[in-house]
Amino acid sequence: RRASGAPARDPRFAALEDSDLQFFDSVLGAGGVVTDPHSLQPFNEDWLGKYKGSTRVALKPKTTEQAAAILRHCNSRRLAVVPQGGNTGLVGGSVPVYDEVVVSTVCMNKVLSFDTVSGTLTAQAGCILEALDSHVAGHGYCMPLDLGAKGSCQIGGNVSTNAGGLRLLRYGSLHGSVLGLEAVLPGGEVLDLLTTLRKDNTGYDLKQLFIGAEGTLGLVTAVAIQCPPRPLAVNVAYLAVPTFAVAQQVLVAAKRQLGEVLSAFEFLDRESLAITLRHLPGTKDPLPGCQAPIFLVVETSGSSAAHDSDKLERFLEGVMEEGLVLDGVLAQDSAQVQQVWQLREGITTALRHRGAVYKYDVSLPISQMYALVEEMRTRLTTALPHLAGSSGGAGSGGGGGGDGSDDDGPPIRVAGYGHLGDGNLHLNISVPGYSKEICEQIEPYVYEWTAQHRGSVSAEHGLGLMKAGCIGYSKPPAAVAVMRQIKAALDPHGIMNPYKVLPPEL
Ligand code: FAD
Ligand code: 2HG
Ligand code: ZN
Repeated sequence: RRASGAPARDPRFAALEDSDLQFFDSVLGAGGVVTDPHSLQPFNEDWLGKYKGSTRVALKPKTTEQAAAILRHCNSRRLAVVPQGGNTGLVGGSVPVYDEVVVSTVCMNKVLSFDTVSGTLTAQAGCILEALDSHVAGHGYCMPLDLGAKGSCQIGGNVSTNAGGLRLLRYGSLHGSVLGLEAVLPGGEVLDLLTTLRKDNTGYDLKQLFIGAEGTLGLVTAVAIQCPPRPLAVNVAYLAVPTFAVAQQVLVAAKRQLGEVLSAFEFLDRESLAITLRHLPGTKDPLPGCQAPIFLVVETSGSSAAHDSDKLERFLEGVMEEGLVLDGVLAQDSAQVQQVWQLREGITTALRHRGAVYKYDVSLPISQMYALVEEMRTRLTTALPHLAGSSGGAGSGGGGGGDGSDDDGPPIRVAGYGHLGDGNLHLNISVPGYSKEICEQIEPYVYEWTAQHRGSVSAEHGLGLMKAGCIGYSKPPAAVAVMRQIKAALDPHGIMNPYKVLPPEL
């Protein structure tokens, strides 16, 4: 086994030969076949810089037919393949483990159609999420998902990871908003499920298999997605609360009082805030000097500015009067709305700037969500006092707080943030470097803790390579066995994204 935890290279897979490159050239033309080591580097390395492969070729088809020809060839030659979209995935799923052929959708970036009456968008898999949002904005619609990686992630990658993001609370998961898709199976067959119907109960809903399959069943080449009307009025409040228990009371009040206009309910703790203010240039503390342990981002989106502001103001008055909120600020214009979102969305980038980071993306009952962060802090401080020391995190009352000061805290810092309204915690442990000593304190503890609370070890990022061995914490053996049968039926030679998602069979 490699240090990353991946199994040894599967000897069933062939190694690339010159004749393969000649075939790829004949299908794609020289511009579609990347072999120069320098140009291959970004295809071999993930966004975190944690996972590195050694592919000798990246292929950039423009059409479904080209993609089908490539996969048919790889399947017959037993060449393993990694589908790659924007390469913003956080679980090591989008890069090769060894010498797998990268099939990148970067050139499949055409909008195929948009129905201005129904709001249905059909686009090739390589369209960038933000570009699609701008496209539909021109017609008064928006994309039903939004995430910090929107400037680089692609709709095919979003669908393949079943990305959640900041507005899942409002628009639901991609299992609901994806109406159809087209996928190329490993043997080169094109599965055309690209309908735009809202209702279609004809047999098994096969498109659902590809939503969240992380490239293990086929290559998604196009997606049809339902876009909601673009909200005419957006308001954002940034609130400081004394405890995570109180944050839950504020969530209940928000759901009751803001009802249909509530569009996001996010949280970040003081460690997340402090790290972001310090490591992401351009971010500003919306409540300078406030030493609260937990901060909330509450967003409303609706069709009437006056109606929404009125509701939000009454909600804020209520939570202030009840003493739930220590301090708060209502963004006054779209620039301030952007500023608050830049802070929340920037946490991931700020942590990467600080250095290495162990990331856990778990679903938990909301009441248990923050206990995991607190227990992890205590555990690391006890086991590694020289590294974790006393940190300025939630509840500890000082040092490294959200003031953007020069104090960068101890080498190990534990940050908790995420989609509170969806019960999705992002537990990030910022460390001086990846090490066995640190990792052993975190894993499998974090997975066992999650399983004990009947949570999921992957809420929205997927399993990829990082958690391929962890599916058993959240799914029973019978479910894993059915998944293996599906995988074998669609990809009998196992060429699609090997070593990822499902644990190797022993
Ligand atoms: P990639 O990273 O290229 O690939 C991801 C996986 O999908 C891989 O397994 C790959 O093989 C497979 N894949 C990609 N394209 C295809 C295709 N066409 N057909 C078949 N398989 C394919 N995720 C969230 O869920 N919510 C968030 O809020 C969120 N925020 C993020 C913020 C930042 C700053 C970053 C860096 C990441 C964030 N992510 C988030 C994770 C990531 O952006 C999402 O998982 C995203 O959906 C990945 O899209 P991508 O195009 O970059 O896919
Ligand atoms: C977010 O919600 C993303 O910001 C990224 O899902 C989370 O980096 C992470 O752990
Ligand atoms: Zn997230």
